[in-house]
Order: sequence, then C-alpha cells, then structure tokens
Amino acid sequence: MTDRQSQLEEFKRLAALEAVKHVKSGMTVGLGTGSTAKYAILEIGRLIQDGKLAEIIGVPTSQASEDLARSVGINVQELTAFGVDVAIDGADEIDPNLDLIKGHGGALVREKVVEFHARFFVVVADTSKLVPELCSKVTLPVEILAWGSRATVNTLAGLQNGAQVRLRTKEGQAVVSDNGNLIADMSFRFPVTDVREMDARIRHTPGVVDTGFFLGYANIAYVAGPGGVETFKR
Ligand code: A5P
Repeated sequence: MTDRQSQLEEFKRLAALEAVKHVKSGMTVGLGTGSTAKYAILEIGRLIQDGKLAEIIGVPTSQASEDLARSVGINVQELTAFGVDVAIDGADEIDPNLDLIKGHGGALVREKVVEFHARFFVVVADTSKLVPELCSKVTLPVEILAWGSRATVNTLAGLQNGAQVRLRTKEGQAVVSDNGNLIADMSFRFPVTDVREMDARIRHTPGVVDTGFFLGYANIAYVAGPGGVETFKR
C-alpha cells in the first residue's frame, strides 16, 4: 500500500470511529457497505468484544457486510417493521445539502431500504467525496432488472442528450446485485441541474428498481481529511 492509500484508509477509519459514537447499547444498527462502512462494523464488533456495547442488533445492507459483521461477533437480522435506530454508511458523492450518490459498491437498493427506515442516518467518508453538486465526479448507479435490460439501458440513455449508460461488469462478467439484478452506471454529458427531477424520471422508467440518488436521507456526515474529521449537518 502506498503512503497515500494508507492515509486514505486512516481518514476512512477516523470518520467511521466518529460515527460509531452514535451507537449505544440496545440499539438496532444499519450496517452500510463499502471500504469506509467496513471500519464502522469493525469498531462496533470491537466494542462488543470489549464489553462496551451490549445487545446490539446489526441490519446489514449487503451479504458482504453481513459476513463481516458476523465475523466480528455482531448479531444480525433482516430489516423489520421496527426499522433501525441509527444507520452508518459511506457515499460516493456528498453535496452541501447532504444529498448523496451511493451504489458504487453495488448495494444501493438494500442501503436505501435500510437508510429510509433509519431514525438517524450517519454518512462516513473522506474529503474526496465532497462535491459542489451531484453527478460531477462519479457515474450514477441504477439497479435494473436483468430481464429486458437492453431496452431499459436504451431508455435511460435517452433521458438526457448525450447520456451514457453502461452495464457494470467485473472481470468480463456482468455484476449481479444481492437482489439478482444488474447495475447500470449512468454518466451525463450536461450538469444535472435538478437531481430530484432526474431521479423521478429514472425511477419511473419500467425495469428500474432504484437509483443511487439518496436525496434527503442523511442527517449528519463525518468527513475526514488532512485537517481532521469535519462534521456536516443537514
Ligand atoms: C455501496 O453500494 C456504496 O453505496 C458505498 O457505500 C459507497 O460506494 C462508498 O463506498 P466506499 O466507502 O468504499 O468509498
């Protein structure tokens, strides 16, 4: 690992440690997915092992997070009607209103369901995720049904002149989500000036399960960089 990579890992870890301070004994906790959320899961596990947290129930947003949570001794269950007290998750872009793009780890649909039902949603990230407006740095992940996916991709590409939509692949194989669907990554040629309108248009396209826009979900973000951990509140 280069010095820059290990510094980035440290930023992710510091942001996650700050977020875990919101977790108290007896809570049901939404466990995010990705390289930053991972540190929150590890820290919750450590606090349980040390006897500093008790009666925690984790609600994982992916199979990978479920496996990690179990490996560090967190009891897990599927989301229930109770929702979760707090959810901790990473993001791919964070704008000044704490609107987010998520899903580069492919877990956007379960993340959205869990975080919608969170009484408090904490975002953890390093400063590279901060953007003045959404869709400025990364593609927008959209989960779509595999059936008819060529037609869905074609329709999505028509939502903005010059938009490009690519089905996500890994090592030459289509990426299949935990829900058995495909992930389409959208890039826009022109700035998306009204993300709510674009989100609605994408979600109204038949075959779309959901988008990686998380608009109005986050309550607080801990963002770590060379200057320490900064707190952003909605
Ligand atoms: C997973 O599907 C994503 O939403 C992640 O939370 C997001 O991609 C951030 O991941 P990193 O913390 O690995 O950058």
